[in-house]
This record gives sequence, structure tokens and C-alpha cells, in this order.
Amino acid sequence: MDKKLKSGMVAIIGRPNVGKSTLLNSILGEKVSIVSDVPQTTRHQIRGIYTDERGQIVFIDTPGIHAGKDKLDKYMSRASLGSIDSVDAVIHMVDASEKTGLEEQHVISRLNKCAKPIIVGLNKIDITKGKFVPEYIKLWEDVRGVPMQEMNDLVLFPLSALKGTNVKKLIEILFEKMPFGPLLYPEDAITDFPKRMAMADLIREKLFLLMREEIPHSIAVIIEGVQPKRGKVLHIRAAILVERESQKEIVIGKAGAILKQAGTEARKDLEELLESKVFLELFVKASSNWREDYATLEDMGFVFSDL
Ligand SMILES: Nc1nc2c(ncn2[C@@H]2O[C@H](COP(=O)(O)OP(=O)(O)OP(=O)(O)O)[C@@H](O)[C@H]2O)c(=O)[nH]1
Ligand SMILES: [Mg+2]
Repeated sequence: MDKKLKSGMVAIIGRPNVGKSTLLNSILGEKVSIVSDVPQTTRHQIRGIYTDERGQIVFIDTPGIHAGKDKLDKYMSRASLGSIDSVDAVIHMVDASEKTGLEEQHVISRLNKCAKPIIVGLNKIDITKGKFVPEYIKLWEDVRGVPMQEMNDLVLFPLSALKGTNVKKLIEILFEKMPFGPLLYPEDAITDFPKRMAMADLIREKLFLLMREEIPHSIAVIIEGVQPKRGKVLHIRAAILVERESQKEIVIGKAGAILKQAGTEARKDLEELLESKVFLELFVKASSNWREDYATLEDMGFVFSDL
């Protein structure tokens, strides 16, 4: 093996909707993490694996850090911040077209104690040319009491994850910070996200995109079964969970329009993911407190053993 290979792990953290998953997809040149303009789109930690002749970087895309109160919110914030301890560098993504908030203060005070290389990804510079960058600098200067130029462990990095601006340069900087070591995953691996969860997430993405702000937070998707159906067509049965009976009709839409369109769009993506023809059966169930129910959350792939 080439002794000069580098390999390591990088966590991408930050508040909801700043572009963490978009960045991961842009780095990999493939969609491994779902993206929407609704905050709290990502619910699981997803590893995306980047390999080239320099070595391998395993990126961990995390759920947005959010100060919500139910079990799912707490689980997600804890898991995201917890990922800092097991990585070689952290990308703190912020939306430089928006003002700073409590979430950034919270993340920065945690990062300040972690003694790891930190890259502040000043994202969405394509919109307002990073109008609020000085505010993000000030947050760090306030926490440390020294000017930014004296913070050697910190790189401020303007980005557009959506347009791909500076993404190559970001990978270059990260490789500089990675330790020497063998590849952690096979050379051609892209993600470790289990297929079943990826399938459920693709369906959830279509629903988010179609319904916008109507009720997405109270939606979950569970794959209840995958069976070959006559010949090579996979029959996928997926349940869409909502919290109240009254929300069922919003998901179904007028004359079934939303469910039908989500199904058609999800089927196309599923066929690509699974490299097979797919028959997708979607149905909607009301389950009053799935966000608090361990059994349901575990069915969805959340692991609660450390709680
Ligand atoms: N203009 C612009 N929009 C972006 C950029 N990066 C991401 N977006 C958009 O911002 C929205 C949120 O992107 P996501 O990648 O889902 O954000 P996230 O940080 O993963 O969000 P959560 O998973 O909810 O924590 C989507 O509509 C993206 O298209 C960017 O560089 N420029
Ligand atoms: Mg995300």
C-alpha cells in the first residue's frame, strides 16, 4: 500500500437548512442525502465516502441542530454534536446570507472545546455574497477574546454548495488536515446508509417538496415490505405516518393528487437507487405520537441504545 495515503472522518454540522446535505452531494457528485428547503430534512447521520488518489475522506452529514423539545429533536441534536468527538475535522456550515442565531452560539461554544481543525463553511455566497460573514467572525472573536487572524485551528471558507463554488478547494484543505492511513471503506463505496432507510428518505423528500410547509415535520415514512413481484419488478410497500387523522387528507391531496405525484416521482428515484423496475404502493396512516414512540422510531432506523 502507498504509505502516503491519507484517510479520516469529517463531520458536517450546523443548524437546519444551511446546506449540509447539498454540500455532501456536491462533494460526492451523487445524491446520497436528501435535500429540501424545509428545515430538518435530514434525520439520520449519513456517511458519504470520497476517495481519490490522495486517499479517502468519510463525511458525516448530520441532522440540523435545533433546540426542539420532543424526543426526535433531542436525539437529532445530540447525535449531531456527539459526532464531533469521533472525527478528524469539523465543517461548521452556516448560511452567510442569513443572520447568526442562538444555534450558532451553541455550536461554537461546543466547538471551542473540541481542539480539532474547524472549517467554517460560509455557504450560499451565490445569494448575497456573504452579507453576514462579519457577524459569524464576531461570534468566534467574542468566544475567544482574540482577533480571527490569531485562530490557527480555524479556516473561514466561502462556499456555494449548490453551485459547487470552492468545493474542490475545500477537499484540498481537508486532505491537508487528514492523518496518514489506509482507506476505511472499499475504494468504490459512496455511502454506508442502509438501502431501506435511503428508500424511505427518497419518498419523504418527494412529500416535503410537494407539500412545502403544510405538515412535513409530522411526517415519517417506513418501508414495510420489499418483495419481488412477478419477474423482475420489486414491490415496495411504504407507510406514510402522520400525527392526526385530519392530516391524512393533506398528504393524499385532492383526488389523491399529492400521493399520486409523490409516488410517481419517488418510483423513478427508487428505480435508479435499486437498479430495478419498481412497483410502489404508498398508504397513509395516522399514528398520534410517532415522534415520542421508541418502537416506531426504531423501525425507522434510529438507535436509542445510548439514551
Ligand atoms: N442559493 C443557495 N441555496 C443553497 C445552497 N446550498 C443549499 N441550498 C439550498 O438550501 C436548502 C437546504 O439545503 P439542505 O442541503 O437540505 O440543508 P441542510 O443543512 O442539510 O438541512 P437539514 O437537513 O434540514 O439540517 C435547499 O433548498 C438547498 O437547495 C447554496 O450554496 N446556495
Ligand atoms: Mg440535511
